[in-house]
Amino acid sequence: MMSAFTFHPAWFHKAPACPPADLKTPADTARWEADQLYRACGTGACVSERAGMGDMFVIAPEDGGYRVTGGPTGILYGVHALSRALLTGTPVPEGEQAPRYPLRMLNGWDDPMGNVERGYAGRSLWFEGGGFNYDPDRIRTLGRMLASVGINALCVNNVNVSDRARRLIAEDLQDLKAFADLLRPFGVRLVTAVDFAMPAAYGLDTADPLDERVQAWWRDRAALVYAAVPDLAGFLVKADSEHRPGPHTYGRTHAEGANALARALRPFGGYLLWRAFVYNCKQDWRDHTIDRPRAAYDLYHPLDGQFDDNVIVQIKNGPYDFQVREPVSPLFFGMERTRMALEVQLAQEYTGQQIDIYAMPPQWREIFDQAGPERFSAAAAVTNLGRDFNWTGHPFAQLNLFAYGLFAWDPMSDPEQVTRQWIRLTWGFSPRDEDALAKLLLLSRAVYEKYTAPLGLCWMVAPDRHYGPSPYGYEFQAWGTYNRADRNAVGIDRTKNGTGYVEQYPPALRDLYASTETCPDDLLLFFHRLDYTFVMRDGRTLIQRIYDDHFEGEEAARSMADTLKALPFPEEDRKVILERMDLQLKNAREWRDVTNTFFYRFSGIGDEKGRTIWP
Ligand code: GCW
Repeated sequence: MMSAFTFHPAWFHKAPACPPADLKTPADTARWEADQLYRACGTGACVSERAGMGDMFVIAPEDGGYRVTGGPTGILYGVHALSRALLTGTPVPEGEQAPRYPLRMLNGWDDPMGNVERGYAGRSLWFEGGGFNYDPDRIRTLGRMLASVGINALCVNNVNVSDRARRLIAEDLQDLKAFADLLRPFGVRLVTAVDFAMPAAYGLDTADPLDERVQAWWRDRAALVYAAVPDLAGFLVKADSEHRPGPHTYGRTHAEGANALARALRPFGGYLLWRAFVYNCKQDWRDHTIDRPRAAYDLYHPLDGQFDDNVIVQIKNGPYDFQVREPVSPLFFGMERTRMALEVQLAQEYTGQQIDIYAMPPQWREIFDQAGPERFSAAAAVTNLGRDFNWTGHPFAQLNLFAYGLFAWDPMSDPEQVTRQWIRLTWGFSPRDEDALAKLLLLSRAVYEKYTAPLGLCWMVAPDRHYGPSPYGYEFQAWGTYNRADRNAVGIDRTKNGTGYVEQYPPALRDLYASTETCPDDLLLFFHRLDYTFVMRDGRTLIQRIYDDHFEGEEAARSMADTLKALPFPEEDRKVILERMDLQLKNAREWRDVTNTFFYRFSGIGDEKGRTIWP
């Protein structure tokens, strides 16, 4: 098989072919991609546009090649689906193909100054020095990457909207327009994160959503923005969260706040994406009556049915914050009359920071299996992109971006198949090497989980930076992030005898989690406070399980390093991969020893197997 990274759109990081500047529409791009495909493997693809099909497409054999029929963007996705199949030797999709979600979005946490919040791949690809500042060829190539996996919306700025970023829909609107024009031929529409209090900084003395002057302000602003960017997908808002302003400042509900903005966007067909990441970040750790995971459901469930239909409430996958292991958010089951987006995080904030290997597809499949994909109207992912030569810092982090697009198109995708496709498109290894790498990637999350925080405990991580162990680092902070370990027990009782969090789930999940008999092991300490001597279903004590996981996790990381050394990566990749693997080994060892010692010091119980736990 031919080495794919010499020409395939994205899933190589050497010299991706940059699409020419004269492509105007997704249909132009589809024809150009068909030409690329022909050059690459000699298979012809003709495209026919059909009105009304939107993102949908059909691929049919024709004259020794293929015909791709679809809507204006559908033909572009169709040509990419065809090339993915041909280049990886997987079956060409048959029948009409349609994405599960109309909005398949990336959220950049990029600031106009050029930094990326929780960015691990260098500085922003499109901002620097206070505003847009980019290499147009690189952005076109980015457009090509995104289109190749069906991603069709990009929020350009951080949900923590800086004063400077407010200018994107004011003084800097023409720059936003130019950026939108650049990505339009790839079917990528822009979103901007807006500051809820912006009217109060631009002419008014309030941002009260029920004040008519404020409503008129948003209407006028939307009209200006849509005159420049007619296909803007919408606004994204983080309100009343982590010190951001919001409707609560004015005594209004989140439905009142969201609807005021949504009504301004409605005439232009825009969505208002409203984040549900709202909790008390000024908690007193002494106060056991507040339980952070409850927060989103407690706030939003009573508002179900009050949101306008162009509001999409965007909910993080778990009730905390992108930890390695959390149950799915109970809010997914508590908003039957509200449109929802699932938000995941490709940026590996708590999951290894693009140093430690962490492939996400197995985790997403778990989330979709538990929540049911039909609940959502859209998918959103915090990007892992930056100016690094390989886009994502670690070459393996590209898998998460690639796979996210495919899961947003089809949430029931098979993690293994997606992972293998990516490996083939990127390196085109022999079947034996592909097996080894696929196995390593598919297990990488389990390995990371073992050497970090045990059994769903979360937050035993270095404060602020969020890399490396600190078992009590978040224990006396205001963020609602406690494990309450003492000499007998660890964890928080979230059953009805405790904080009652588990009662937010529908009966089947509630009953599953509420009993230590049925609660999955990997979530035991999320839902229960247990003695170290608690006997688990497999007969081990809790403390022994903690020790075993940490020793096994570190050992597995070492064996990953051996596997990687034996694989034939091109030199440039090999260097980055092995350097980062070394850092991962140090991290794994540190987590193992710090965590084991922490629990040993509290419990006074040694390891049954006599391995070293530092006193
Ligand atoms: O976990 C927190 C991150 C913040 C982030 C916030 C959010 C953008 O540490 O950096 O801010 O989540 O999702 O809003």
